[in-house]
Amino acid sequence: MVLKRFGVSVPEELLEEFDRLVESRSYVGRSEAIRDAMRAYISQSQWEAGDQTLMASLNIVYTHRPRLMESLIKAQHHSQADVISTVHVHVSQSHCLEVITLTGTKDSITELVNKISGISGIEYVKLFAFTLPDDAEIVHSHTH
Ligand code: NI
Repeated sequence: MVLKRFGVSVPEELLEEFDRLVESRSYVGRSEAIRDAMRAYISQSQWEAGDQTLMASLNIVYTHRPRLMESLIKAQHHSQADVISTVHVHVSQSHCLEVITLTGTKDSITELVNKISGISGIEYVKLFAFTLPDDAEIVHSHTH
């Protein structure tokens, strides 16, 4: 990865506010925070454009009910988005956490999210969607 430098002019107050955030979030420096912000901005724009295949994780919390489980599985089977995996955690006697990883278009992911949100007994739904940079190499394994 080639790093490039560029100069940006911003209002002083904006920079001060940004630097306070950089500090409070324990970033190594301003550059890393700006890179993160740029990735988030690009990802958000691609999400809004809706023409790309995205990856997403959908976190849901719900109370355990037989009908709910059935509806949840049905929604995933009928979805236009591809469900890659689901992780189910028994949080308490009454509550479960499920993390569903997906790929699909914005519309297909949104449709599934809406369907799941509407199931009675679902208490929290939080989606995290992102796109990889164009030059990212898709491989089935990598070393950390
Ligand atoms: Ni459970």
